[in-house]
Amino acid sequence: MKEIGKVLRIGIIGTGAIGSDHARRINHVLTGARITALTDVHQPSAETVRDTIAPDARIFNSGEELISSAEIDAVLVTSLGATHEAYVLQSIAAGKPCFCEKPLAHTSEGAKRVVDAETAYGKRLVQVGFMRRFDRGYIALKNAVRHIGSPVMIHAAHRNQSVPGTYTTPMAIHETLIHEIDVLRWLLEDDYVSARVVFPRSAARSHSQLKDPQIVLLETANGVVIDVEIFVNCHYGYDIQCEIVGEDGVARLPEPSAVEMRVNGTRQNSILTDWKDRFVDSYDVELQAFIRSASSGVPGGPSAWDGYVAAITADACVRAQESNGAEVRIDLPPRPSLYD
Ligand code: NAI
Ligand code: ISE
Repeated sequence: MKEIGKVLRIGIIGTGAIGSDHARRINHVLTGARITALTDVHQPSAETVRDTIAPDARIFNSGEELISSAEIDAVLVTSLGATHEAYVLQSIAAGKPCFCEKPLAHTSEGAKRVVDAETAYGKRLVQVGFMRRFDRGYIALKNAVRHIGSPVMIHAAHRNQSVPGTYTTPMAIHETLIHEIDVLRWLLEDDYVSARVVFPRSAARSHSQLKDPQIVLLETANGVVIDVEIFVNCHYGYDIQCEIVGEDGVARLPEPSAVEMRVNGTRQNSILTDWKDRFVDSYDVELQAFIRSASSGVPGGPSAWDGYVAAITADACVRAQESNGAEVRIDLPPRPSLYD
C-alpha cells in the first residue's frame, strides 16, 4: 500500500470510452495519483491514451502482467463487463486496491467469488464504480428523504439517447438498470425481495435482440414498490429521473442545470445527450475518493458486497424478463462482517 502523501501509481485495464475518460481525470483533474501503466486487448487504444493523456505510462501486453507489476500501486478495471471478475480477483490476490467499473461481475456467482476472495484476504480492497452515490443530486435526494415521511413508492426512469446495435435485452439490466439497482437501495437503506418486468410494445428502434422500452418493478423488504422505466433508444436525450413518494410528501432528483431560453414564442432548456456529461462531477468525486482510500489504506465507496447484491438483483431481473410478467424472488445471503 502506498504511503500517504506519495503519488499513487495507477494502472488501467481497458482504455475505451470510460477508461480513457478516467485516465484524463486522474492525470488532469484529480490530485494524488498518476497513470503509470495501461493495457487493452486492442493495443492501439492504449497507445492513443498514452500519447494523448498519460505520457509516463508503460503499455503492458496483458492485464495480468500489469496487475503484478511493481510499477503500480492500484488497479482500475475499465474493460468490458464480462472480463472484470478475473482482473479484480487477481488484484485482490496481489493485495492491490482495485477500482472496478460496474458491473463487478457478469453473474452473481462471479461477484460472490470476489466477495469470498476479499473476505478471505481480510481487508477491503475493491471499490465498484457506482458513481451515482457521489452525485450531488442523489446526495441531496437522500438527505430529503427524512422530510417526506416513510417512503412508499419510487418512480424512476433511465433513458439513453441511443445504444449500439449489439446491445441486447439483458444488457438493459446488467449495463443500465444496475445503476438504479444500486442507488435506490442506497437511497432507501433497504434491500430488494422481488422483481417483475413488464414490456410495453417495442418502439421502432428496437430489434430482434432488444425489446425496448421495459419497466422493472422491484419490491423492497420494507414494502416499498419501485418502478423503473428503461428506454435505451429514447432518441431525445440522456435523461435520468427519480421521484420518491413518502407518506407526507414527494422528493425529486434535481435536473442538471441548464440555461432557460425564451425565444420564438417558446420557453426551452437543452437536455444532455451523453452519460459522460450528466455524471461528470460524480466520476471525479468517486475516483478522488478511491485515490484517497487507496493511498491511506482506509476503505470506502461502494463495496464488493454492494456489487454482489446488485448482481444477485440483476440476475433476478433477467429471469423476470423471461417470465412473462411473473414475480421472481430475490434472496440475499448473510452479509460478511467485513462489510458492516
Ligand atoms: P468500451 O467498449 O468503450 O471500452 C472497453 C475497452 O476494453 C475496449 O477498448 C476493449 O478493447 C477493452 N477490452 C475488452 N476486453 C478486454 C480485456 N479482456 N482486457 C483488456 N481490455 C479489454 O466500453 P466502455 O463504455 O468504456 O465500458 C467499459 C466498462 O465500463 C463496462 O463494464 C461498462 O459497463 C462500464 N461503464 C460504466 C459507466 C458508468 O456510468 N459508471 C459508463 C460507461 C461504461
Ligand atoms: C453505460 O455503460 C453506463 O454505465 C451509463 O451510465 C448508462 O446510462 C448506460 O445505459 C450504460 O450503457
